[in-house]
Amino acid sequence: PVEKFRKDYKEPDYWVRNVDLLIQIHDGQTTVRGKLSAERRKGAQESATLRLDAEDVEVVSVLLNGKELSSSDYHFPEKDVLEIKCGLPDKFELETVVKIKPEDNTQLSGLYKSSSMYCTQCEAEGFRRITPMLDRPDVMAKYKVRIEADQKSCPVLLSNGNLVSKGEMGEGRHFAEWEDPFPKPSYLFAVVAGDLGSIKDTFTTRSGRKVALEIFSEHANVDQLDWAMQSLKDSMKWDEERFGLEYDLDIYNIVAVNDFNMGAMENKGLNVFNTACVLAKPSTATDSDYERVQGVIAHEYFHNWTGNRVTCRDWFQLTLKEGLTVFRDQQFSADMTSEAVKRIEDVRILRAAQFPQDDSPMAHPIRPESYIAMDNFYTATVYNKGAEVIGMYQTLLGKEGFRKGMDLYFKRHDGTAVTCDDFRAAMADANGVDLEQFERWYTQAGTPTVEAKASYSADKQRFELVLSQSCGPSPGQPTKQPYHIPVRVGLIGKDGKDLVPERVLELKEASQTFVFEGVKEEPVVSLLRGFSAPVNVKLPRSDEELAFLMANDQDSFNRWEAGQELFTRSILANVKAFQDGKDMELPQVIVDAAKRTLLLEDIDKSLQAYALTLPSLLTLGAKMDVIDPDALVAACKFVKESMAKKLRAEFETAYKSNQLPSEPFRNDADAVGRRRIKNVCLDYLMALKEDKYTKLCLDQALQSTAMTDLVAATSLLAGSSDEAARKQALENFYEKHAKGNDLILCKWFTMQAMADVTTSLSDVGALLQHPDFSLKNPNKCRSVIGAFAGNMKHFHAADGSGYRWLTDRILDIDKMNPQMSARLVSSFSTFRRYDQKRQALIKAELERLIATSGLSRDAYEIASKSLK
Ligand code: B3K
Ligand code: ZN
Repeated sequence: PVEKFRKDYKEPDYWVRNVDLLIQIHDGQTTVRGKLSAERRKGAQESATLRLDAEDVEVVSVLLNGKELSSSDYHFPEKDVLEIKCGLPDKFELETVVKIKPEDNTQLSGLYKSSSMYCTQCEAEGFRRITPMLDRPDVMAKYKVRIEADQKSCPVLLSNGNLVSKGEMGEGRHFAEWEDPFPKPSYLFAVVAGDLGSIKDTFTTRSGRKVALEIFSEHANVDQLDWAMQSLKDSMKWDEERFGLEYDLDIYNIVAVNDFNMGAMENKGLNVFNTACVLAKPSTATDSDYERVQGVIAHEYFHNWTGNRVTCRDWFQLTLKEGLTVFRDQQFSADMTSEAVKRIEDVRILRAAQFPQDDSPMAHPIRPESYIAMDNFYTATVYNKGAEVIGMYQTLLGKEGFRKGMDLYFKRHDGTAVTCDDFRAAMADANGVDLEQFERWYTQAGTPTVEAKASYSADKQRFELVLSQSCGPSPGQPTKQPYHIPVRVGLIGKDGKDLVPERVLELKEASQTFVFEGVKEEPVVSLLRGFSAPVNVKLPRSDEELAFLMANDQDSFNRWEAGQELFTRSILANVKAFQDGKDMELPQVIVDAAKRTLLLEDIDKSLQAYALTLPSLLTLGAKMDVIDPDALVAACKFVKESMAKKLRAEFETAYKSNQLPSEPFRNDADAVGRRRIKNVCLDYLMALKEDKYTKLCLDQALQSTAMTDLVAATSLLAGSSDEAARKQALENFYEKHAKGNDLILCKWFTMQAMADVTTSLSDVGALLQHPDFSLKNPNKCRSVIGAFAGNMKHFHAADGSGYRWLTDRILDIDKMNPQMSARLVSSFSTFRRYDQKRQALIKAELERLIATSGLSRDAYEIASKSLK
């Protein structure tokens, strides 16, 4: 497989200005006629040949300016390239006729069939699977599309932009013609054809234009689209208010499809969504489902400006649109719910998914330097760390300064394809600041560590903070230059109030001293408030100081953070005790701090819940020199159980007092918070393994009407050693809720694949044989196979059985869907973080993958890079 490098970027020899498509869908075979109006780039060699990307298409004919070329005028010099060999004028029309088979397209890239509908996914390089094209984001063209299909099976025919004409053609066939007035890269092209239901609404932009909104799904799911519509309207309004950005077409369509590799896709005027990110109604969706739908709807909508109007010059710049758009959807969700809660959730994801990646052989800068399969770089690093990097601009420049930078970015670059450097320049120029050094966030991989040393002089009322930074080696980067790190700091007095105004310190050197004057007493320092940079912090503190911060810091993020640090310490100490065969113990300060939190009356219930939730196993693992799955799981269980023993009454009271009446269903912040804290309490109580609580949990599993409560209770029972209760809960969930609903079936699969019971591995094996399972559906694959790869104890079984099982599944899936199989391979990427024995076992599996003939380049890239 060939590797592409960022440094090799060159403009294409030809630009395509217009694309005119005729897509004739027939059962079993689709014909695509693609007409490209192209011109030679000024400065390109006259002899330059036209090399079009073309993958898995059967070329029937090629025409130049209307004249059919003889087959000696074009050829396939390498795989997936169609080269026109004859001389070309400065401007010309090139037409190709190709045949494709959407029904056989199991990769879900290009045009494919999902259940009864046809749909497309073109990002990153799927358009070339529909018609030959210069399939790269810097080639922006205007698109016209005519779709023809069977009227009965495909009454709905959609594409980007505006519907300009439709009609019947006889013999049961009909057509629709769509035209998109905005030039766009091919990856934003989309087509949908099928028998769909929909809901409609309108949105009036602030300049008074009325936009027709429509969300489509299979007929049976039309009752689950209202929340998505509300979220869309909220997003449209928010982007006008916060960034002055208005929608630009008269139509905005969204389509829900069952089989989709990712969450959703921001195609111009025609978003295509994984059903999991759009469908929601009270009886089927959990609170997190509602939040996800709201966030993803917003994300795809926000792409219309950050991604579509201003797009990426090349795929190395992916974070230009993804980091920025994730940041925008995070800010939106924070405004819609709670800033503090949202920040905690985002940092939890970053630490569980991105920090481990940044510390693995797959570590890459948010702007990668090379790739074999671009689809492998839609990563937590590019997305979530990318969003943190955008957030740092806002922290450094302030909200207003950030807005100025955004305004200048659009003013300069609207309608063009640009780079991350262009974005950084807009931020710098709009604010008259130097962001030269800030580029290192784009060039260096790895999570930096900031170490702090504090000293106080009572005489001088002066507080000094020495901050130093370091960052360990990453692949190809043995040493790192210092980053430009915004560190938000508060100094807290004994009464819990800030002694001086909060400051954002700009750490730019390897080590720097910051002085605070007029500090009347020795403060407790609150460092990196709001998690102002994606770094690890080192600062020696006592447990008591952490407990003080947990109770007093005015920054709600750092109150949570202090509690997490306390938990982490205790769990890691118990890991050590477990390994040494000593007794584990839980320090009283933690119990006291948890008790205080539990008894707080007027606290946001979600914050209360998160304050009592232990750090995830992956986050904890990242803090260990060598990850010991058994000891880690045992230590967490011990901490939970000991806490529950000491605070049993408080947990019971909080569980009861946060019950909600089943009618009417509410999903406002208070209701969500109550369910959240209630289920955290249930989790602790279940750690006691007492019949009384199993009964309580079973009652909730059998009787709740809110999906959040059903899933919480049933998941706990799925990991219970009480076989009868476990069986009853799982059967009930299947029969009463999951049967016949794919998304709920996925929840049912996941809770079993994640469970810690002795039969875990044989259970997941059996799930693959379940009549409701399908290896072809990405959601189902993720819910069983992906979930099991996250089962710390059983995936990492010491005999390697979990690893072997995953490799076998990867090989099965790789033949159908390389994007999916490559994702699963990345579960092996952190293997060097485990003990020697497990390392050897995983290494053998990675080698087995690489040695498999016919392995996709996607899977090959992750497997081979993981071994480096
Ligand atoms: N841009 C798409 C992701 C496309 C995935 C390509 N394999 C979704 C998003 O980030 O909005
Ligand atoms: Zn995106």
